[in-house]
Amino acid sequence: MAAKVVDVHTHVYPPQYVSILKTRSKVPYVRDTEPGKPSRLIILPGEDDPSSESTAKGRPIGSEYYDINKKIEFMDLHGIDISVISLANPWLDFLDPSEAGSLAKTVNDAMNDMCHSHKGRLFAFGALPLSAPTEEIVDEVKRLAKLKYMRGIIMGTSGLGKGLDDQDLDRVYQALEETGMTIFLHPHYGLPKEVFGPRAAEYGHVLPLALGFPLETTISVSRMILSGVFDRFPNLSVLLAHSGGTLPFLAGRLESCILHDAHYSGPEAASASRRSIWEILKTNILLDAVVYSGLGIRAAATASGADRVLFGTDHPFFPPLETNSGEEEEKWLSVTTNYKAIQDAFGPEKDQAAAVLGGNAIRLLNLTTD
Ligand code: 5CU
Repeated sequence: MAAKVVDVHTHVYPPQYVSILKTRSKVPYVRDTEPGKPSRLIILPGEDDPSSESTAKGRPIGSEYYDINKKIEFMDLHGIDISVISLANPWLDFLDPSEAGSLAKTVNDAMNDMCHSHKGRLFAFGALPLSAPTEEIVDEVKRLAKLKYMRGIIMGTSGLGKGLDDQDLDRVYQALEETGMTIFLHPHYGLPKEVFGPRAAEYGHVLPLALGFPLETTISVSRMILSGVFDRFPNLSVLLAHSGGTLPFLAGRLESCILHDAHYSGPEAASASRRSIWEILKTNILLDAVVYSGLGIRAAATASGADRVLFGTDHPFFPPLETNSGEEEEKWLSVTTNYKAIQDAFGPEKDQAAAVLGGNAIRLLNLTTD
């Protein structure tokens, strides 16, 4: 029997969520442009800045963003057996605290139902009502853990508003650790736009997505490490988007800076039992394989182990720019590049490639239904 292919980085906006975006006029929102043209999805901070001449205002949003049957078609086209779907950014971060809890339930139940309607092919990461009181967030973690298809939660880097090194998140981390729910840590906020310079608009979304996103993730998980999250919660499991940003490459420098900084005073700093970044990478961190090069995958596998790297696509983002006019649908370049990256990374090590393509996800996320 052929080994299964599992996509752990694949998003959906359930129709209930799109309806909310349609009622909004501030980012995030969906707006109709010209008649006959697809609506546009405006989600990134500053993306609708009226002072910018950029052509980069949002992206067209078609049914591939919210129709789960389109996800299945995409999976079939690309040889993907199982997908672990997650709400795309900016999740529930922007909601008023009074509505976040109930909308989290609505959206998470919708995701779980989608999985049920394609049994065996779909699992999910839920979303947390992070603007709600902590009690409600913890309750939602516990509720999600009981839903049949939920295997963790997706969240951004803002946490309760102060980042992921905020001690007020400890109760949430505790609930996630106790229930064995994996955190899928995904960027959204990027870097301050000033770092991209005055010509940034000429470059479309390239700098924020190629560099802003991965650096945001790198900084966020580094703050978790520095503040001792993984010392307090040694069984917490965190799947980092985009192969950990630049963490595999910079882990040595980060560890060395800790060892050479007389002023580093994180909670566990003085403790001889502080867990090193290398240990955390190999026990707490999972890395997706959404990095588009064999070099990147090799770095990820070297840092965390080939048994902790997991294939992903980022669907429905990064569709081909041009679609062919023929009848047959073409495979997406963003997906074929990631398949090839895995092949390039492992060459004759076929078992490792198969593990990254699916075996690791099935084992680590327990992707069975009974
Ligand atoms: O193209 C984009 O803006 C994105 C995004 O917002 N989120 C994501 O996961 N991938 C691409």
